[in-house]
Amino acid sequence: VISVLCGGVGAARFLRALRLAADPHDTTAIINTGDDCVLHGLSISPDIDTITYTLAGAIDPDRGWGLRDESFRTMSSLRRYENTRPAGSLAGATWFGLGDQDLATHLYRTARLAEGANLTQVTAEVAAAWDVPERLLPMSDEPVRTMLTLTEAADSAVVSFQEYFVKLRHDVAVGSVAFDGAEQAMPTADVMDAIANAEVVLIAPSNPLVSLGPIRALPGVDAALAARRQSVVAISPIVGGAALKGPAARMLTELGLEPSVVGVATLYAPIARALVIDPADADLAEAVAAVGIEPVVCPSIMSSDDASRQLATATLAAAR
Ligand code: FO1
Repeated sequence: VISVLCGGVGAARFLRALRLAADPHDTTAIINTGDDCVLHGLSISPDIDTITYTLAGAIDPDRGWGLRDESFRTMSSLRRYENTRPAGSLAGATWFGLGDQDLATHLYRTARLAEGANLTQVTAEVAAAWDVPERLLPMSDEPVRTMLTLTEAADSAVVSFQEYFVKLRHDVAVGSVAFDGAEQAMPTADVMDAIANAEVVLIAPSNPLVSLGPIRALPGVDAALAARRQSVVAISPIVGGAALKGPAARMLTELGLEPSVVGVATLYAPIARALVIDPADADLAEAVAAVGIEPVVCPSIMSSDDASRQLATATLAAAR
């Protein structure tokens, strides 16, 4: 079994690339739920859904999230109420774009959780409904919420991940990141089994702070990874000092780390033996090695099937 620690879009793309080098029935994705939120009374798990839809071939290719051929009639219908709701009410919020077809997933998940199912069970049911062969595991069945303290706002406001990422379009500086609930929550038994007993563990090209951070913050996860560090390999989400998607590079700077593969190397050195970096960063290979993780230079931009296959193959080879 190949276990992959995953966030959202970058991880979803890597899981698809992995299909070109390994049997998807042998792949287990351990997925961040720190981005999860409740809106309109619905339980929403964006990274789980991004991965499910991507592996189902149903993702919207331009957005990288949500479904292709989507409509947003429900959201536009909510605007009527958003405009007249009482001050302080969050009802009818339209800042988070929930498509009409996407809503079906949140309606199903919310109803199943209300019946007493846990997130692991519901995630498996949704994956089966979309004929996804990979095993998809939420990192925990208990709530963990990534919260960001902003520096710009005088009162250093604390906002949820989606408020930061979508409502504020992540163009505000971050002072600190916290994972509310991570101390009380437990990684599921399936997750700990997938980390301990996998042939190799791969860390997908996701944001090391807000996508991998919540998974690592769960009790026992970092120790379990460090215990088998020799067969753990990470892929840098930063290429040439910039994130391929999202605010990873800027967040590294804001949190006092280098916005480069060296900053990523510093975060992963305790739990991974090697870090895959793009040739654009080959000049930093020595600096990466100096922080205690082996650099593996391989094109990391999954712009074609050949590039994807090469990245997946090189990553697996480095882990074995
Ligand atoms: N990202 C956005 O930038 N804008 C949105 O309106 C938005 C809606 C949305 C709805 C469902 C879903 O599963 C994901 C959605 N995302 C949206 C992406 C979401 O913010 C993810 O957490 C990020 O892609 C980070 O993984």
